[in-house]
Parts: sequence; C-alpha cells; structure tokens
Amino acid sequence: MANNEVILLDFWPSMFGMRLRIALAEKEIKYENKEQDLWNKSPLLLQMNPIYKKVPVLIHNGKPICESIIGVEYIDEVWKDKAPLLPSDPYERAQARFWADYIDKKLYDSARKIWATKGEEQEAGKKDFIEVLKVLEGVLGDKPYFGGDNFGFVDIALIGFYTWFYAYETYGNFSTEAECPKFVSWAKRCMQRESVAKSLPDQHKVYEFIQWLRQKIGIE
Ligand code: GS8
Repeated sequence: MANNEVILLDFWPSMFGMRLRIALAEKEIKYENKEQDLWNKSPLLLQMNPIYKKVPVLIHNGKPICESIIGVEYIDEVWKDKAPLLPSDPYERAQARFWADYIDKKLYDSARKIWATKGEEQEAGKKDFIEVLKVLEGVLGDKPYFGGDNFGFVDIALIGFYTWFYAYETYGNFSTEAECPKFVSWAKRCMQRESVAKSLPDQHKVYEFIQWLRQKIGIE
C-alpha cells in the first residue's frame, strides 16, 4: 500500500534490529530491509537518526522511529488488530516496559564485557550476566513466555540476545544451560516460532562476526 511504506534500517547481528524484525513478522507487515554499514554510515541513516546515528531505525511512510523498544511499541499501536504484543492491562503493560528497560540497562553491558574484555573485567561481566539471567528466570516463573501464554513484548526485547549466547559462552567459558536451564528452555520455545527463527541469524555467524570485532578493537 502506498500509504503504508515500511523500511527498516538494520544491521544483521544487531539484537536491537532483531526486535523490530520479530515484531514486524508477528504482525505480518511487509517491509524493505536496508542493511547498513556502521563503519561508513549512509546519508539516509544520518538523516533518519541524527541524534544517535544508530540502527535500527523504523521508517513508516517516510517518518523515522528510533530506538528499538519504542519501535516495537509503535508497531503494536499502529497495527493493533493483529498479534497484540503489549498487555492490555495498564499495570501489566507498565511491568512489561519495566523489564524491557531492565534488559536494556543490565544485559547488554554485562554481555559485552564477556566478549570485549579480559581478566577481572570479563569475570565481573560474566557474573553480572548470569545474575541478570537469574533475575529474568524468576520473572518468567513457570509461564511459557514472559507475556504469559502469549509471546509478547518482553520476549521480543530479550530473545535476540540468544543468538549471541554461543559467543558469550565460548569467550566466557561457561554454560547457560547449566546455570539457567529455565532460561534456555524459554529461548528454545521462542526459537520454534517462525517470526523468531527467521529474524535471528545463525549463532556461528554471529560468533565469526564477534571474532572479527575483537580483532578490530584489538583484544585478539
Ligand atoms: C541501541 C541501538 C544500538 O546500539 C536501540 O535501538 O535499542 N538503544 C538502541 N545500535 C548499534 C548496533 S547494535 O549493537 C549501532 O547502531 N551502533 C553504531 C554506533 O554506535 O555508531
């Protein structure tokens, strides 16, 4: 539809980009994916996200929406007739936003320390990372998804990280399954969904990318 043009400025290993890919797939929205070179940023990316100059950017009918979590909420509001992602109850919705925010504030940084640092800093990152996963396991409880019986907002905020786990475990020398088995069962359950399976790259490809990144930042 001419008045429903959707473009995603994306970068394949980005767990933030994956959030939008999954949300768009859940809603069955057709879009054009424009892969970005983050080391040579396109005029389009600089124009659409002049503040942070980061991907992902969702562009709906020419208008940019920056920040992945805000983009997922936007998608849920605009295409509200299909596959609701946020809970309908205001309190539940506030809780879902809280946990998505927790993932952004706590998980990314600790995970990054596992592959981008060494020694004590790496050990601290690993410890924090497992602690965060344990907190999230507690939130999940015995539910199949963070959204309860339905896959939803918090699941989308979190599952993209899973494709980086192989690299975290290899560099950090630990097993998530041994530390957080419930978390891994949840992740495998999510991976069975078509929207997730087709939005996440292969974990070995991500590992190779991180190897390249480690060389680039001079840690290898
Ligand atoms: C994070 C986006 C981000 O870090 C969101 O959208 O949720 N809070 C934002 N994007 C990275 C690529 S993924 O690690 C990025 O675009 N980096 C380019 C840069 O920092 O120059």
